[in-house]
Amino acid sequence: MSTVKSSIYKPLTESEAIALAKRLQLFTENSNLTCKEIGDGNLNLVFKITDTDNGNGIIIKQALPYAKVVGESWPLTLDRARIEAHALLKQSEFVPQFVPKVYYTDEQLAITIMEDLSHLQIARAALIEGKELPLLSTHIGEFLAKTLFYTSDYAVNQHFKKSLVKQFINPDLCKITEDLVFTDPFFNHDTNNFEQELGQDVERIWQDQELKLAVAKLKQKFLTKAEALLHGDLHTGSIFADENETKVIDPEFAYFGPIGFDVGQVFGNFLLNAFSRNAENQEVLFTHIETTWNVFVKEFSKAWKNDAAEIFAKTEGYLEDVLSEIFEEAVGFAGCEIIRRTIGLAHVADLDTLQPFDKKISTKQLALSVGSELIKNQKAIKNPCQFKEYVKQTVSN
Ligand code: SR1
Ligand code: MG
Repeated sequence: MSTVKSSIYKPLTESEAIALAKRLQLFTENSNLTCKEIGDGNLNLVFKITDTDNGNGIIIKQALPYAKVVGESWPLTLDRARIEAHALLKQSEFVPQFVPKVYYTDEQLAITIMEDLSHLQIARAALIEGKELPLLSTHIGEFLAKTLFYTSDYAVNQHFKKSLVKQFINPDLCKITEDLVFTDPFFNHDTNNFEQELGQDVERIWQDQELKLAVAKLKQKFLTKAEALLHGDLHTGSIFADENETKVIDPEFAYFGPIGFDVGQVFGNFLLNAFSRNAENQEVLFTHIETTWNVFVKEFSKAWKNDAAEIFAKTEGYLEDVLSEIFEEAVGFAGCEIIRRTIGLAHVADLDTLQPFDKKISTKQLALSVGSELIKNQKAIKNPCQFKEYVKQTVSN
């Protein structure tokens, strides 16, 4: 991985962040501002600046030249700030209601300044608290359908599409996904991180040739299928929400890849939360999966019928084939996401905070079984109803 350090790049301090906001006239010279670095993700600095007189705020997000989760030994390109800002702007062309407003970007400083969304809560945290977020999946289904359809060859002129592909070439961040999602968890690799009590379950995964063959094919799709501009890291930690509103943040992993990858990450993260609940409280997550897919199909089909540029779009059966391939891939990608979040480098709080310890281990064992079954049975699982049946069947075995 390459590290590009610009000559003027330097990580901001909290007081420098305030000075920058004033210099850019995002507040008046006399505003009383506070600033706090609140970044709790794996990669970046996030400064929240608030005007103490009226509560108005902004977010300054700055990429670090390394992965914060590991440290300076893992250099990481600053170009991801450019990718993120451009992805937010592109998505806002289709779904401005579901992304934060961007106020300013600086590629040299690797900075994006955007709307403060702290009136909302990170969806993962809200779901862990048991909140239902009734509109979350309706909004995410529409976000997926519109951002993915309108950046694909189904919708845009092939010449323009290739200029977009070029703009969003994102090799370093893709390499993270290629390694952490599609490779390391399936081999004895030192980035893996799991409790020793899972040793036998993990060994079973490493020995499962049918599983590894299916993962190899999914990885190949991620590497080569430049279908649409993906968010690229659409887990529930990349979504702010409440009962009425949903905002998708953090598209620094954006690149042109298979549509099913974004859909599958959403499915996978809803399932990870479902595993953490008692059976009677899981239904809402299966409903979120079903609604995400149904709204995706409705909005994608509407966009296809109204706005497709592809001459074959009206050919009987083509849209249905595209949708069933997206679903099949999403099932497999969901399985990969579940396995990597259970035994790979970057975990999720849904599983890691489970108590007591025995419950955490048995839930993770279940997650590994479900993840493996989804990957191996992608072709047999044709809709959200069968998806739910497979999960329930695996859980009860
Ligand atoms: C080193 S980055 C680890 C993970 O955090 C991000 O959110 C992505 O999911 C990535 O795989
Ligand atoms: Mg992120």
